[in-house]
Amino acid sequence: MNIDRFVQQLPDTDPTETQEWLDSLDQLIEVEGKTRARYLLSRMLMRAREQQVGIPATINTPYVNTIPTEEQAWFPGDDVLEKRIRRFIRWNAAVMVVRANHAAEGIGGHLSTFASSAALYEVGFNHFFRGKDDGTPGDHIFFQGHAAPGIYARAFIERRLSESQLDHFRLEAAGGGLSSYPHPRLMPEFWEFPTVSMGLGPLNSVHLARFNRYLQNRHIDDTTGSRIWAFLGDGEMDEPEALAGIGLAAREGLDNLTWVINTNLQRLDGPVRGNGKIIQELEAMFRGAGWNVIKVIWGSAWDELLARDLDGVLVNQMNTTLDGEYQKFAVEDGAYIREHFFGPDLRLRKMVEHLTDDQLRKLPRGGHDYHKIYAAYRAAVDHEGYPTVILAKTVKGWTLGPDVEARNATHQIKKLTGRQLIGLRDRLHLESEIPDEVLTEDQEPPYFRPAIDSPEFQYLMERRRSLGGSVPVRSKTIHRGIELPGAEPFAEFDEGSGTQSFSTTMAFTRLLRNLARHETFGSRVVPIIPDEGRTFGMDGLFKELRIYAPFGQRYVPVDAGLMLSYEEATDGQILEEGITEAGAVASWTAAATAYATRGVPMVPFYTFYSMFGFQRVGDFLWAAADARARGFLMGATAGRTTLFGEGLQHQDGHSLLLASTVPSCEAYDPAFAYELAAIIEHGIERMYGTDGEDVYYYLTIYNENYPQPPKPDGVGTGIVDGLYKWVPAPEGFDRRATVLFSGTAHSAARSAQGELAEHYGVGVELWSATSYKRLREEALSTERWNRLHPGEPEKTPLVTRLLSEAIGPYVAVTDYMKAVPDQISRWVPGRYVSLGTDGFGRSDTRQGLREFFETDTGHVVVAVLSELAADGVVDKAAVKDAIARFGIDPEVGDPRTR
Ligand SMILES: Cc1ncc(C[n+]2csc(CCOP(=O)(O)OP(=O)(O)O)c2C)c(N)n1
Ligand SMILES: [Mg+2]
Repeated sequence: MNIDRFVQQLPDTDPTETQEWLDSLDQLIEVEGKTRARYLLSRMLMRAREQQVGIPATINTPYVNTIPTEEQAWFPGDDVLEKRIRRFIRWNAAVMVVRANHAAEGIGGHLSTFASSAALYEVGFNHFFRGKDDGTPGDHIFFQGHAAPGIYARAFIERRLSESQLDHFRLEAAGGGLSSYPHPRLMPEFWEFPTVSMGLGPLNSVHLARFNRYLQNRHIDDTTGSRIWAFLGDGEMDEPEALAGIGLAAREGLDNLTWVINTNLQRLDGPVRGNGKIIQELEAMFRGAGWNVIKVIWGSAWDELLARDLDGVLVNQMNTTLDGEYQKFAVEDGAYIREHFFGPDLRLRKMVEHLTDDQLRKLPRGGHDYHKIYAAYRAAVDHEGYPTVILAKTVKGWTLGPDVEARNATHQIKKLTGRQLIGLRDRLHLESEIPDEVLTEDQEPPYFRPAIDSPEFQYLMERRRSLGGSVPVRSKTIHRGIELPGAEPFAEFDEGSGTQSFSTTMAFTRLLRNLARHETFGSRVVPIIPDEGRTFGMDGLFKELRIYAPFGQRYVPVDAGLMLSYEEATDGQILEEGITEAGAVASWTAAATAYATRGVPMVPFYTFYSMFGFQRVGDFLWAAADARARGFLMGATAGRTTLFGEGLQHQDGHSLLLASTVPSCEAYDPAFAYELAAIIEHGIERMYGTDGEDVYYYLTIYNENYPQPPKPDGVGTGIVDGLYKWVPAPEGFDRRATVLFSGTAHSAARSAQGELAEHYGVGVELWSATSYKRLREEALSTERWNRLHPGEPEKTPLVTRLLSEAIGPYVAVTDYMKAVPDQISRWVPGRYVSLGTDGFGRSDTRQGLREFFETDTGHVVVAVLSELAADGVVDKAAVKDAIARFGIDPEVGDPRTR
């Protein structure tokens, strides 16, 4: 807040009175000091707030715990037992990483992230996290990726994982191992949310919390019993995506969301803010955004000191000490702390006279204090109206000993020497569980698991039972099944549009409307758009399906009188995300995984500028694949020449290539409305039918209008398999070739067919290649089978079989890069060349761009003739003739110059 500007704009109706107040403040500071002045002003602000004077919010509070000791909720657990359980888990987490690095040198793993956050998790496990055993979906918990060893260690103690599994941490290839980080793709019955790519978890958690509200407000699922917890790193907060959703979370009042940021002041290389204070910085940002902020900075042992801090010197010292200094205090001994933290001020020094150096060193941080953490979680869970962030200060590597704790290298340390292990054992007071004789250099350090009848095991299991069973568990139990839409919504597209021209995007919008209108299936459709609905001609849906707005529409929209008005409603169906592709994908992921997180299959269609999809938010889409997302991504305004005026940053010639890198993504480039409909119909069946598969679909849709042809007879499964004959060659030609087209490139292929017949006596048949990715994957699989089954009858890849029915040479034409059709090169039974849009886009007409990128009719004709000439079927003169006929200048247009 810039208070000066704020005050300047207010009228001063009584300057004398103003001066008197200012003078008394000056006097107060002079006589009683700044601390007292700060106190009195804070009290005044508090009163002003109570009286609703409308003072701008202060965004920072002193560097102390937000919850005062006297308001701390009572801790209901058994301190002694919980501490022992925590120690067992700490031990096993460390040992599994150490053993993994013995088993395979350099296999990695992390010790210090969990070591700093063990108490944060354990309070959650023992008192808050809700499981699914009671038939509910429970809480949704995002675990910090690098804390995975601790979560495995607990699961081991709960007897959900075996010793052998722990010993296969990071050794997954042969099966039965544990994944390095939370990966539902690799451990589909354990992990629910992939988090390890920093910044994705935070945003995904916000949009999941919002999506749960959406399900609630649309009466699809009762989500009130599920809290979203996200455990995050302080270094992680520097990722732009990490904080990108905090405004939305506050605006939409997501009090079902709790973030716990482990502020250990360190990231991988060193301090997060050596010269500043990350907790204060985050407090200001979250408070400014409207969150409930709870700082858990100091452990209980500080309470007594703070109570005696009548003149505020201690708080002042806390306020002014930098994070870099706090980190140093964490590695130094008590004498150093006495000298440098308490030392400079005599009053402070006196305050700790009664404490030994050892006691000073052990004054703990709040994030290791069970009672403080419990109180913070309790307050977060009870807080209504806004999300809560808990900023829990810890020491990175806590309990791992002086060589590891708070060291700059701590994040990367994955081994402990025998001496260090003994140190850890002693620190955890596990002498009787892990005696000296098992900690020798010639054997692996053992795990420790309390017996079934031990009080620790009984206590821990009782806690989990009372909270609904173990977590994390990923479940595929369907609570509210989905009814498939049948053939009806798709049928009209098979007939074609006669002479009427429309684009595949318009066809899609129509199909989306059909699906959303469906009596039973309709409510499960989630249309998602990032402020681009008008571009795609989807604004017609605003009124019909309405835009989701948790608090409804509190104003009369400017276009209220029009047929297509902008309508917002609490139970609106459309998620209009605004200009955030990352946020939109996060919503899509929440919807696309609802079948697992909620047991409620939802069918999201996220429609976006194809250029701002995989390229912009590829890592989110990768994580969605990890999360086993099922849904549709619609890359609109597709192609490098079809979207013509927009130029370099808009024209997409490569999203299909990027999509081809995601193993579970089915990438399609349909040319016609009936293809689009067939692919979506099949996709719904495949993802949402019985035994639905964990794949998602990416379809490009274009904005070029043309008459949509009817579906040819006998196409069979070709559309979804990736390739089918669209029309045969005109009859009566001996010289033959085949052209493969995708998307809008069909028009060049079709006119080239006419030209080649008319002028060059060549009969070309046309095939529609809807998915090169799919063809390639099938061929790779067949190729592998042949390689590994010598002596058995060879199998032929589908693409080879299909194209053997056609007559080569083969030319592929696409509005995407040549590398897209090149994916099948190896398996084409004859000469094969591809025409595509390599290079940067630019602005021009469609025709101008297709000439420029050499994907127009003329270039298809030349390519076919050139291949035929190479086969000796036509004369080279024919190629020359075509080059001249179409006015092609061979000296310009080399893709390397684009
Ligand atoms: C997008 C991304 N960039 C970089 C990394 C590598 N990385 C893993 S952990 C880490 C440091 C994490 O620090 P912090 O968030 O403070 O977590 P802490 O371990 O301190 O709790 C980094 C840089 C990553 N996992 N993801
Ligand atoms: Mg950190």
